[in-house]
Amino acid sequence: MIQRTFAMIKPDAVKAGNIGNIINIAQEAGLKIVAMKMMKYTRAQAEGFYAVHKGKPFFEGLMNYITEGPLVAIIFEGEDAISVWRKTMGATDPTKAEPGTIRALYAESTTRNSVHGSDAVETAAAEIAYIFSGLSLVSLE
Ligand code: 3AN
Repeated sequence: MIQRTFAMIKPDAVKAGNIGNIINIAQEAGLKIVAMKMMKYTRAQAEGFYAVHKGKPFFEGLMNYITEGPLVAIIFEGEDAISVWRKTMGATDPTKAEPGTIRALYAESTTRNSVHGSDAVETAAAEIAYIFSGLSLVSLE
């Protein structure tokens, strides 16, 4: 099934100069870019995005990290885009990520793990709507 997923190239990866490398890996996995923008979260915006993690022990660290600098927000489209992008990213904990995955290559730690990807159809739709207006999506037809 052709799906869309929401992705972020997070502040550590932007700072390290890995935007191009990560987009290249995504494109080699067959993912097409439908929308893309550079942005920087305010604390309130980041809390909204990661609302499901509020109260968890790593939440404050996650907030500090995700607001520390610019990131790239992307909508990818492709066959099974949600699972394809998650496989391309690798496990949340980079020490458990498969060799060759983005997190195995670039992530610094479980918090500073370079990329985000939606985990289900519903979260993809919600995350896309949270970050992008319908007007910024390009039709690939
Ligand atoms: P993923 O990004 O692999 O979908 P989630 O959604 O469970 O992982 O977590 C969102 C973000 O919260 C992670 N990308 C990571 O930055 C941070 N995070 C999740 N679990 C932990 C943890 N156990 N320790 C530290 N940071 C975490």
